[in-house]
Amino acid sequence: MSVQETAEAIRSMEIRGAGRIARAGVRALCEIAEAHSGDRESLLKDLDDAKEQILSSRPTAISLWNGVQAAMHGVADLPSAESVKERVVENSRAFIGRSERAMGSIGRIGANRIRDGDVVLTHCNSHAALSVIKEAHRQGKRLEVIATESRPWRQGVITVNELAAEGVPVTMIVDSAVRSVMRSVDLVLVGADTITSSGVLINKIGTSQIALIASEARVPFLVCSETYKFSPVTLFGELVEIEERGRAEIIGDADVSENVEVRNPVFDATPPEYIDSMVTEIGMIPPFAAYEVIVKILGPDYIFENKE
Ligand code: RI2
Repeated sequence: MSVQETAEAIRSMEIRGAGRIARAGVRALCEIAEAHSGDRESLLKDLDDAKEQILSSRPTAISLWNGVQAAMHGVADLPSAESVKERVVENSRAFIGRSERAMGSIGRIGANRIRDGDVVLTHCNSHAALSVIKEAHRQGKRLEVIATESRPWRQGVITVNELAAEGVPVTMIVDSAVRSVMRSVDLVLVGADTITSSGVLINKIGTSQIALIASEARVPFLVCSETYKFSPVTLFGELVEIEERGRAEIIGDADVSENVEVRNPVFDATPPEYIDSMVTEIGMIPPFAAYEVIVKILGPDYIFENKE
């Protein structure tokens, strides 16, 4: 896939999920470097253009920004086209490898929180959350899943089919049925698009309502997230841009007057008070530890590059 094709596939949600879009963006940069035969300046320019195209494809998930930062880390100071190529390829492979391994670690760590006989509610389609559910199932724990449809894109359909294929008993509900079923739920597991330095979770629209309902019912609410979903730019006061998509995604073929305004915000913000814990590849951490993850795990390279 060319960079344009990758950016378009992310924009149109053919490639979706915060982790997957990050890996796809990084892969596109890696391929530019591998295929390049020009001099250092033209390679740097091509990489820079590609970076801009990838970053402009979807605005909310910080995983994309962190992935691009990781792929380009230390590249600007290198003396030759060959050294730039080598570094981008090495960085990209390291990021993609870490990201894939993180999924396994999150699965194993999160599965420890699932008890035999638990009913787990999940929202949208998060590969990190599904990794936990699938791992618990593989360990032989009996569990049932309730999955929301997740309007308007209905990513819940992907979730229920994926779980059914693994043999996990799964029930699909419309998003507005969450409060009605919460009394039979033992644990909520969701993914993350971005986690701010103050521990606010940005995830699929409807997540914050589910967190409120879980809190009211005293049901633990866990966020499954690789550390590259934590946002260094929020340390410097940047607000997370919530993507708004077109009205057609909501209306479909319904006969809605042109005089009606239709809003389609894709993500919402859940405050840390409603989050019991975050399942990351470095362990279960409280949402209030987000600052430390950004400073100590992502490290100064991400922070200082942005600060300038
Ligand atoms: P993983 C998705 O966004 C959902 O909001 C999901 O919770 C989040 O990405 C994380 O997904 P979208 O791309 O990285 O469907 O865990 O808008 O797969």
